[in-house]
Amino acid sequence: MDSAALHEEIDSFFESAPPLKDSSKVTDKLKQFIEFNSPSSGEGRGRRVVCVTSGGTTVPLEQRCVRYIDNFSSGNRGAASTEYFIKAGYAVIFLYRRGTCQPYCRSLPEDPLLECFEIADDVDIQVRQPHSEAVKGAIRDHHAAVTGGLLLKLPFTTIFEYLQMLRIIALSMRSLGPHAMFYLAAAVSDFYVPWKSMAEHKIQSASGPLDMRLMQVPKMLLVLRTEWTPMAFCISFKLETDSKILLEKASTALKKYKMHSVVANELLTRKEEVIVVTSGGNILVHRDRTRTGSDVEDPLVELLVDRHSTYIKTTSTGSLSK
Ligand code: 9Z3
Repeated sequence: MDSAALHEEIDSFFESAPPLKDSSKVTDKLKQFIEFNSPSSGEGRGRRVVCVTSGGTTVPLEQRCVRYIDNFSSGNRGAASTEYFIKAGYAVIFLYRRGTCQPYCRSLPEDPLLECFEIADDVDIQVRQPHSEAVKGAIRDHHAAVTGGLLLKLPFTTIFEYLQMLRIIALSMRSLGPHAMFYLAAAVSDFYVPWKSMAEHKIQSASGPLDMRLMQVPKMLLVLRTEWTPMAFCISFKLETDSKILLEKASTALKKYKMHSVVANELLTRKEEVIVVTSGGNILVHRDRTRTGSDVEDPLVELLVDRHSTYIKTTSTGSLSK
């Protein structure tokens, strides 16, 4: 597809998408967060800022949505990576699917409110002993990240919300130059029903089998990379279930969308290992199997932070073309 056709598709996607609720609130929050962490801020923080996307996008089938198509992602990768980026000194914009895994909550049980707390003497609420350390740690670390201006959480549900928010974030991060990074772990729908051709009301089963044509979601990675934030360090993810096609698809994405790296992962082994595909070769990253509770995001984020440092150095000395 040529560039004019891609731009036309992207414009038509945004023009026909239902307008984002609270978009001016989102823009204001981002402005404050980025100013606070920006190298030129009077407060002199000068932190790098990463946008971590997490969880799957939904595709509504009805405008008053009763049914939708979903993309698999628990949000664990994004939540864990956010914690490691903050530990490495980054400020994180966490663009996540409502209801998916949250930073600092990974070690809590599935229903933390009911499982971690109990009523004492019929009056006070207290933490149940086995969960006491995990709850304290989660509250302490989350509070420190949010009040310290290191974590901004922005939720989405649909593909329309996700892409509109990603664009607002990217445009806001532009001023950070090479200090900005994108870590696109969200599982993004490939197909969607355009808002204008979508049924308004619940589709009726009495009308017989459902025959529906889905359009392709325009690929925004190249415009993100080359137009929205041309100096940012960009990492995308490639998920496949068939290992035979994974690396080829990842290296195609690397070239086609001009990514700095593509993290290739297979659904079944994604928690054990990933392969970071770069123009200089592929790097296998796996979790430290000698440690219980270790995760693959720890060495993965360490590697990417390191490469981001090199990128910043080389772009500031002008020896790397964007
Ligand atoms: C990933 O590959 C993520 O690593 C996972 C993480 C979704 C597998 P979990 O959230 O899993 O920890 O359960 N994300 C896929 C990203 C994606 O959809 N990429 C698009 C593509 O492959 C390009 S942006 O076409």
